Amino acid sequence: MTCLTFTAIIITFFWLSLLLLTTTTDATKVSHDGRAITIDGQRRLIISGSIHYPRSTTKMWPDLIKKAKDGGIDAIETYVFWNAHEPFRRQYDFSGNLDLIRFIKTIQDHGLYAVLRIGPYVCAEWNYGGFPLWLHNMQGIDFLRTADTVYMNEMQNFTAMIVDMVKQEKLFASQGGPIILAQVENEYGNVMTSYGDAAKAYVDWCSRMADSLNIGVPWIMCQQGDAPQPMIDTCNGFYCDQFTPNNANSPKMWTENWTGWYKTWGGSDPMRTAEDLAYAAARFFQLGGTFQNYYMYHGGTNFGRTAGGPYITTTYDYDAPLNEYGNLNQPKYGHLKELHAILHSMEKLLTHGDVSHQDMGNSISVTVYKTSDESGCFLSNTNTTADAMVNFQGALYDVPAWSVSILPDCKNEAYNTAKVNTETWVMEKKANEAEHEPADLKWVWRPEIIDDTVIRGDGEKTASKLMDQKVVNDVSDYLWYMTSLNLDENDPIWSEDMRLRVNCTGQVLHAYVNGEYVGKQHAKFGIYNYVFEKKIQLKPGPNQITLLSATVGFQHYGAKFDVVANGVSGPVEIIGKKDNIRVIKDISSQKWSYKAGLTSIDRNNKLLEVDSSEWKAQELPTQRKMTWYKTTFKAPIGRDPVALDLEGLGKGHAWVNGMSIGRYWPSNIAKDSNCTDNKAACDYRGTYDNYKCVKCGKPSQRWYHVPRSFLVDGEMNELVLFEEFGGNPSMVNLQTVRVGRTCGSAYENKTMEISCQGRTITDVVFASFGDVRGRCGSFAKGACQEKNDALHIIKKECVGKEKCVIRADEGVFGSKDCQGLRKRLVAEAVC
Ligand SMILES: *[C@@H]1O[C@H](CO)[C@@H](O)[C@H](O)[C@H]1NC(C)=O
Ligand SMILES: *[C@@H]1O[C@H](CO)[C@@H](O)[C@H](O)[C@H]1NC(C)=O
Ligand SMILES: *[C@@H]1O[C@H](CO)[C@@H](O)[C@H](O)[C@H]1NC(C)=O
Ligand SMILES: *[C@@H]1O[C@H](CO)[C@@H](O)[C@H](O)[C@H]1NC(C)=O
Ligand SMILES: *[C@@H]1O[C@H](CO)[C@@H](O)[C@H](O)[C@H]1NC(C)=O
Ligand SMILES: CC(=O)N[C@H]1CO[C@H](CO)[C@@H](O)[C@@H]1O
Repeated sequence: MTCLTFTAIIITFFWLSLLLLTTTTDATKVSHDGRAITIDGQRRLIISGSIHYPRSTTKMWPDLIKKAKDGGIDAIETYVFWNAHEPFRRQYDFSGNLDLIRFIKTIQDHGLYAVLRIGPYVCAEWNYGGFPLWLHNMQGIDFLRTADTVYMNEMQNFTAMIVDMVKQEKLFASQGGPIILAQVENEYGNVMTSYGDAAKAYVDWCSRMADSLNIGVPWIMCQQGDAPQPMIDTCNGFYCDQFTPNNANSPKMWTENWTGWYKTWGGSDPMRTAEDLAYAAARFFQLGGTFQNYYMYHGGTNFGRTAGGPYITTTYDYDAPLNEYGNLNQPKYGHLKELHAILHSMEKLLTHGDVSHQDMGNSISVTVYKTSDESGCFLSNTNTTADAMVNFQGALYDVPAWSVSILPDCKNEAYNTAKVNTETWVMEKKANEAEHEPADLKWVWRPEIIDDTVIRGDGEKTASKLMDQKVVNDVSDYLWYMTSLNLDENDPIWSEDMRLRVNCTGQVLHAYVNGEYVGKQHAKFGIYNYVFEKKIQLKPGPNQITLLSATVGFQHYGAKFDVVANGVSGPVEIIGKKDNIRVIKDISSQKWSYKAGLTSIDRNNKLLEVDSSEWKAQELPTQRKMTWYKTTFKAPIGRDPVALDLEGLGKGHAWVNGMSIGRYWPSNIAKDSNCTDNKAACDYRGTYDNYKCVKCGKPSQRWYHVPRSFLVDGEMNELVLFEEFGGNPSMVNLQTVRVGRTCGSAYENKTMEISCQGRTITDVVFASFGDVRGRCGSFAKGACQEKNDALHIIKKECVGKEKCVIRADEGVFGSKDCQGLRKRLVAEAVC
C-alpha cells in the first residue's frame, strides 16, 4: 500500500463518514409504544394545535405559529385541502395561502413539530369536506369514501402526490423535517356502517396504501375503532378522558379537542369557557393521555367559497385560543399556556411514572404518577355543583366543582383548572381613523344583468330534467334553471289562482315568471329540503319561468354526504285551483336550460374587470336584489387587524382589491332559545356541548375579517359587494380590532397581570381583593374585602404603563371578614 493511496482512503473515509453523519444526525426517529409517541427513543408528551393554512394568510402564519409556540404548543396540525389544491383535475394550485410547503417550513423555522392530516377527506366545515366536485362528476364513480376503484385511484393519486412533494422538501421527521405524524382518512369510523362490507375493505386499503408510501413516521386514523396495525386509532371530541385505543401498543391520543364550536348562518355564537377546556385537557392527561391536539388553536376565516355546511359562516373563529384576527383570546390562551408549562414540567413522570388512581368518593379522585426519584399528583373533582376541601396526605386542598388541581410535587397546588389567573381581554372595534366613515364612502352601483335569464331564458346547456348543482355548476354559488311553459286557457290548470311550487335542496331560491320577480325563500340550518310556494300570474301562450338556486356551501359531513342533492331537486309544479279543486301540472321534465354563475366572476370566484362606464353614481338603490356596489376607502392606520362592518346589507359576497373575503349574510339573525349574553356569565361546570353557552339575537355574522395583506397603505382600496337579497350600504364601514378593556384576576399568592397589547393602561376602574362577585365589566366587591385601598394601589402601579404585574398578597392588600373564603385580586382597566 503506498502512502498516496492510504491518504486517499483516509480522505474518502473522512468524507464518507461526514456524509453519513449529516444524514443520520438530521433524521429523527418517530415511533410509539403503548404509552406515548417516542422521538429518538424518548417518550414525549405532545401538545398540538390546529391551524389550517388556507384560513389565514401567508403574512399571518409566522405570527400565529410564534404565538402558538409561546402558548406552550409543541406541534401544529393541519389538514390538506384537496379541492383547494386540485380545483380542476390535474390542475394544481399551491400559490399564496395554499402554499402547503411554505406553511410546513414556517412551522419548522419556529422549531415546532407538524402533524399532517392528509385525509384527503377532511370534513373541517370545509366546502364538500375537501373533495373536488369533479371527483363526484367522474364517469363510473359510485360513492366517495368507499371501495370504489375510480375514487380510490384518485384518492391515492392525490395522497401520493402530497407525500412526494413533502418528501422532496425533506419535511418528514425521518428526513430531518418537522412532520412527526400523518393521517389518512378522517373519522370514518363514525359513518362506516352505512357503507356495508365495502367499508372494511376500504379501511384496510387506506391503511395499506398509506403504509406503502413509506413516510418513515407513524400514520394515525382518528375515530377508527378498527384501525388496522400499524395505524394508530385516536379520539376526537369535547372530552376524551375515557378513551382507550384499540391496540395495547397504541398510545392514548386526542386528535381533536374542540376548543369551541363553529358558527352557522342563523345560528348563535358558540363559546366554551377557559375553565372547562382546561378541565377537559387536564383530565385527559390525568388519565394517561400523552398526545393532545386543540381543534382549533386558530380557527380563522373561510375566504371565498371555502365554507362548507351547508350554512357554515365566513368566520371560523371557533372561540379558539387565537381569535379569527390572530389576537390572543384571553383568558383562554393564557390559562392553557400555564397548564402546558406545568404538564411539560411533568413530561418524564407522565410518560414513565407508575400510575395509581384512588377514588375518594363524591366524585373526587386522586391520581399519583411515581418514578424512583419523583412523584406528581392530580386531584380532580368531577362533581358539577359541589366544591370540595380534599384531605390528601395530611394537607387540605380546595378543589372547586368540575376542576382538576395539579400538584407537580404532590404537595403544592401549582394549577387548578377553575382558578383562572389570566387577564380577560374585552376586544373593541374602533372606527377607521384614516377617514370619516361611513360618510366618506362614495358608492357606485350597477345591476347584475339578468334579462337573458329572466326574460329570454338563454342558457349554456339544456336537459329535459332538473339537474343537481354539483353536476352543472362548480363556478359559483349560483345556478339559473329556465324553462318556457306554453299554456292555453283550456289547460286543466288554467284558473284565477295559480301557484308555483318548487321542491328545493339548494339553500336559497329566487323565482321569476315572465320577467317579474315572484319571491325568494331559504332553508334553515340543518334542514336540507324545503318547499317554495307562491302565487303567480301566467298568460296564454309561452311563459318564461326562471328559478335561481344559490348554495351556501356544500355538505361536508355524514354518511354518503357526497351524493346529497343540491339545487332544484324537484318536482317543479304549477298548481291551479278551480271550484276548490287543485290541479297539478308537473313541469320537472320539460326542457330546462341552465346558466351558471354571475356575469363578472370567473370560475375561481375572482372578480373580472368591468368597464368603468357601467358603474353609476346616481340614484344609488337600496333594497334592490342582484345589485353590485363599489366604493374605495383608505386603509385604517396602524397594524391592528381590520374588520368590515356590513350591517344593513342582506346576503351576498364581498371582495377587497379583487380578493374574496367570503360570503356575507348579516340579515340572518341568530334565533335560539339557549342564550347567555356573556362568556363569563356562562357556568363552566358540567358537560359542555355546542348548545351550552351561546350568544343570540344578533346577526350571526356582522363583521368580516379583511386581512392586512389585502390592503394597500396610503392608497385607495376597492371594496366590491354583490348584494343578492337587497340591502343598504350606507352604514358600511371599516374598523380595527384591539383590546379595549382588560380584567386582571389572580387567586391569593398568584400574580395578576394586566396589559394592553402594547398600548398604555389609561385608567383602572375597579379593584378589589376578596371574594369578588360578578364578572369583567360588572364586578362588585364581595362580603370579604381588602383592608387597604386596592384601587389606589393598582392605579399607582399600572396607569401609564403597557403592562403591570401585581401579587395577590394579603400583606399588601389586607383582608377582613374572609373566614376561609377563596380570595382573589381583581382589577378592571381601560386601555
Ligand atoms: C396521478 O395521475 C397522473 C395521470 O392522471 C399521473 O401522471 C401521475 O403520475 C399520478 N401521480 C401519482 C403520484 O400517482
Ligand atoms: C355532588 O355533590 C352533591 C353535594 O355533595 C351530592 O349530593 C351529589 O350526589 C354529588 N354528585 C355526584 C355525581 O357525586
Ligand atoms: C317535496 O318536499 C316535501 C317537504 O320536504 C316532501 O314532503 C315531499 O315529499 C317532496 N316531494 C317530493 C316529490 O320529493
Ligand atoms: C337548546 O339546547 C338543547 C341541549 O341542551 C338542544 O337540544 C336544543 O336543540 C337547543 N335549542 C336550540 C334552539 O338550539
Ligand atoms: C399565601 O401565602 C401565605 C404566606 O406564605 C400563606 O400563609 C397562605 O396560606 C397562602 N395562601 C394560599 C391560599 O395559598
Ligand atoms: C364526530 C364529530 O362531531 N366530529 C366533528 C369534530 O369536529 C370537527 C371540527 O369541528 C368536525 O368537522 C367533525 O364533524
